[in-house]
Amino acid sequence: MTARILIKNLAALENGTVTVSGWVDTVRDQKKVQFVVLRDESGAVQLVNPRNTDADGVVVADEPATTISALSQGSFVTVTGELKHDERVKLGGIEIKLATMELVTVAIPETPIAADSSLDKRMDWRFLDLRQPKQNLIFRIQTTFEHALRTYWVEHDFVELHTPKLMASASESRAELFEVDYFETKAYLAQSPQFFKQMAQSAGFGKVFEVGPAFRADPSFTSRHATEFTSVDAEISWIDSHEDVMQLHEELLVAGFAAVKAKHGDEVLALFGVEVTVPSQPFPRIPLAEAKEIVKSRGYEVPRDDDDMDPEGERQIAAYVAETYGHEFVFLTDYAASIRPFYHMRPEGDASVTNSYDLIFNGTEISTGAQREHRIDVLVEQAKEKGLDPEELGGYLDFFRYGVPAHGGFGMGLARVLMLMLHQTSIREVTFLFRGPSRLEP
Ligand code: AMO
Repeated sequence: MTARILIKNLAALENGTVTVSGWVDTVRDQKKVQFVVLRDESGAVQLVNPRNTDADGVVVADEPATTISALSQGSFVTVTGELKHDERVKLGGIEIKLATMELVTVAIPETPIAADSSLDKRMDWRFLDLRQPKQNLIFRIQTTFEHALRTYWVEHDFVELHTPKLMASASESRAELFEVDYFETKAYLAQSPQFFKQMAQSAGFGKVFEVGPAFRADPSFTSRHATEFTSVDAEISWIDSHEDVMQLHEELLVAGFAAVKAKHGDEVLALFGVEVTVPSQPFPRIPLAEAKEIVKSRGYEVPRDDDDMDPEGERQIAAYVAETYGHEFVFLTDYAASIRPFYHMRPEGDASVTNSYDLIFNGTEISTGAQREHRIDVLVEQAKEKGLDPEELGGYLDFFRYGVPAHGGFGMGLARVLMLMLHQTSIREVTFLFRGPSRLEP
């Protein structure tokens, strides 16, 4: 392999011969000199090629001038030349004076998408869309964020799980369930690792996490739903209440945001115009009923028959929290049992609410967490109350019949966090390859 240098590393080098490879971004083919902006996965650099003239001062058609004149945007080239530091060059104060250019692959000159193409069109041509530095940065941020969470988990003795995504029964509810043919029978795509991360508590793992796919047959076309998404899950034993889960959740987010700010803060500001803020602890906590009152006092009433908080309510409470506490996050707690799954624990003496929370970030839900009901008799009752057949839950209920510690955890949509962190309007922008009701390609 040639000693290719990443473009981002050029600035630190002394003047001298270098070889770089990349995509042709722009070409300025002038009479006396040619300029090419070349981009690789790390950045962009200007190439310069002064044209040669013959004895009469007429420009000659030699190499690499002829190749450059025919270059189409997106073509992939490898070039060698003399690196020169020159503060007058706008792009990073360096340029490469070309000696040779090898055309590796030629791009079709007419690109199918432009900066003003619709989101859907850009999704059709995602590999071209992702070549933009802004898009590329999103997935570097995702890598840094996930790495920081994983580091936290490993340092705190969590066990990583990879739970099956093919299941014999529903993992959340029978709604939004994908059914697939499975030999002589049917299987379902996992909506969440919920049952398995709880099983791990009964198995004595203590603290577990998983970052993996989850599937929801949600037919809606909102900006925050996908039919397949990456779910960030954690589950811990020996808790006193969902407060312990919230504390873990906060610490993880602080670790993730601190890492993103340290590594990409400047780039995020430059490309997205967004200042990444590391949240302060504790995050504000507001019981749902109180949150609804606050929202009402701001002039918006969550529909009366809705036990949940609707998207406008979430935006309103986030605005209140931003104004009052200067915080981008808020835990809404004590959700009504009527809208929570059967496995959420309810506080002693009040079966109408649950020991659960939703975490709202910049006005949108990014996570649900709860203490789980670990007492088998209560769990069976709650399942029946929700119209579930304990027979069908068979294997799951067994986890609670042989001794299980008090436990709780949360599930968090990775793309939702990125979308709200970078002030993007759609989950599609921050998902490598989005899956929705009408999108199965690319
Ligand atoms: P819940 O169903 O609230 O809880 O999901 C947890 C989080 O997952 C994300 N999410 C989605 N993201 C994109 N598209 C979707 N269709 C979608 N559905 C959910 C959201 C949501 O907050 N088992 C529980 C979690 C737990 O209690 O541990 C669960 O799945 O960010």
